Amino acid sequence: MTGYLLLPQLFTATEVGRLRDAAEQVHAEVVSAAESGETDVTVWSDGHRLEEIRGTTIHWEPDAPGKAVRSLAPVSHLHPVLAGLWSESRLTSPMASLIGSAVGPFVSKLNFKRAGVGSEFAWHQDFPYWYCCAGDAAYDIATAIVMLDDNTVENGAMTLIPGSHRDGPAPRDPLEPTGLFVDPRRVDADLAVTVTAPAGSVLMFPGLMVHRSAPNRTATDRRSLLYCFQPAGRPELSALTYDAERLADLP
Ligand SMILES: O=C(O)CCC(=O)C(=O)O
Repeated sequence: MTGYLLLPQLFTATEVGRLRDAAEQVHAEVVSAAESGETDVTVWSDGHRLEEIRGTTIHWEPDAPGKAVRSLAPVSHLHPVLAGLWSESRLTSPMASLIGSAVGPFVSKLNFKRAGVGSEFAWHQDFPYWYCCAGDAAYDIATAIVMLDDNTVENGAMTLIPGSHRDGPAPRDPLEPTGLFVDPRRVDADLAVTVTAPAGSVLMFPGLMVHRSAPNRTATDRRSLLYCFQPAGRPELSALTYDAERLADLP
């Protein structure tokens, strides 16, 4: 079992247009609020800068000339079109099969990977971060990525290691300061698959899937909405606290 599911062009061009408009509206509103208001700033041990405003965290591109947003999370509360995806049966039905129960929200995210400046996501599993917040409940969380633009090798389409979720938490990189990334020396890159697909496609995979994505060095944006689902009735990420000490439980 590869553990991932690609649903090509699940959303129509009209629906993708609506989602892109919502994403860009939210982006503009959040950036303007951050420029004119008080934000809560955090700088991670790897130098990445985060600012909280309007119930979302802006993660800035670490190396872009000028300011560029890498991601916003959570994001679905900022626009009704984005909120509506939580009850979209084309997402919830396959997710319920993947997770094995009725599903509810855990967290939503909007990744921008802007033209020319969108940076790499290094090899990681989503699991360690979620485990620090949710403990063992993190084993039951999975992500649906809604592609708002065509995903190509050149613009940094998702690369994953099929079947890697079956090996559980992967050995983490001892040289990386956050402790959240997989040790790249322990990844068999020969097994990697890069998932290219047109806009409107959806890629689903569990939190234990080892994955990365390359920088976007093309002249066009590669935007994605990430909806992380869990068994219905559990607390969302925003209600939980990050406890880095839990990392000591993991390899
Ligand atoms: O959007 C991407 O390319 C990578 C997303 C990802 O791995 C993440 O947000 O954890």
